[in-house]
Amino acid sequence: MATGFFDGVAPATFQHYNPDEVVMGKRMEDHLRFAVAYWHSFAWEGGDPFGGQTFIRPWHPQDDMGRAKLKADVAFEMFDLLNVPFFCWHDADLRPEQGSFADNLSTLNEITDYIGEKMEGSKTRLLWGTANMFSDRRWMAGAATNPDPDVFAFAAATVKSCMDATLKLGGDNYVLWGGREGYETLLNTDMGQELDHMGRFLSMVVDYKHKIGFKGQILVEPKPQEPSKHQYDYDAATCIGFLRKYGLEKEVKLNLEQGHAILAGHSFEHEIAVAAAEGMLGSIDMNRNDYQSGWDTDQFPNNVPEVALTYYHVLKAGGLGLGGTNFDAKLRRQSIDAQDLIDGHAGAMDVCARGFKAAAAMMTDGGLEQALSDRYAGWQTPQAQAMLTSDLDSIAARVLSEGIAPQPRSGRQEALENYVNRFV
Ligand code: XUL
Ligand code: CO
Repeated sequence: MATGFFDGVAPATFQHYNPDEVVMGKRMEDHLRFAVAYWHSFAWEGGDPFGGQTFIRPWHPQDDMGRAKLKADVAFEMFDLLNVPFFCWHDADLRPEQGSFADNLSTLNEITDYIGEKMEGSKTRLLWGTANMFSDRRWMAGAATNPDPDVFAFAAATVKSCMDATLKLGGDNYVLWGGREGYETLLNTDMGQELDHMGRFLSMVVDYKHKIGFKGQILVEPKPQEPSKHQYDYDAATCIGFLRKYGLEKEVKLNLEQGHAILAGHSFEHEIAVAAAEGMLGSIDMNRNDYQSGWDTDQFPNNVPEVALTYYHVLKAGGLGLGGTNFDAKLRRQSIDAQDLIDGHAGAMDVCARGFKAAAAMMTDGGLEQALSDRYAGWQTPQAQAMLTSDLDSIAARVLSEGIAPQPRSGRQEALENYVNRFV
């Protein structure tokens, strides 16, 4: 029976997104793998640092299992209205916070059984599950990096329960974002010990994945700050160094987020290219930040040129594979209507589709790849290649004997930007 929440709402309309349209030999739905983020759309109540709830929903207050089921009913109605293939959750988005681990476990199991039944009547599948180890006060000094071993234990039990639930619901990935894995001041922090604990914790996650036969990917999500002042998973390069140090580079990939890249002072395509260069691109959280505010504003994407370069680098990396495009994006707190939820998601799907098609057209045209191979063409010569297995002495001797005198050449940035603008 319908909840009535979306009664009277105008359906989602798309100018650019057509799930069945074949682009570069594959359906758009299968390329883009859109996912709704349960936390922003159904759990967040519209608060900001200066004021509380602005959304009034029939599943509020979120402290009761009956209302958690109503929330799930509404969520699946929205997935159908949007025809979206995936969703993502944290444990705390789905079930009320009960205080004790045993009670949280039992409500998580109950609500994920309920969601499993709903999935049987829906096309929408689970892109990833994760544990919220940042909202409750028990996590204020970290989860795996907490100075208190009891919190480490609680975190281990929590992640185990969320991996079990992700496996049960057929998820393609399991994500760890360490919102509190970082520090406020070195005056009270043993950073080396905390990083060792985080590395050990992640190794246990990988071991458990193999033990239970979870075939999906384990992903970590970089972010430079907010909520912690210094977060250990600062950006893609920092995460890759961390994974290598603890021998996890073959087991764990990255879930990269547009807004987090911006906070780290990078473009999104930079983060994607860094991960792709290491074969560690796992999935993307698509949103946008306000460039003036300096906060993680988590808005729905609406910038086609940015999105086009994002998907260009995704395509260059061979596509999203088991990952997807998760809209880790929330409405503005004045957007209080059910209609706003549909409009935010439909618009974001359309912007991504438009950017994706531009990216595919650039790939097919090959202009950027041609410009790259022209720029590096000098390295195709046997002499240049031999230099890479040579040594400083021999190279210096050749510079003298051949009178090598480099001639600067234009980087052609303006022409390349003009080229991209023809597609977006
Ligand atoms: C926070 C963020 C999270 C993760 C999942 O900035 O992006 O929602 O994606 O915990
Ligand atoms: Co995210």
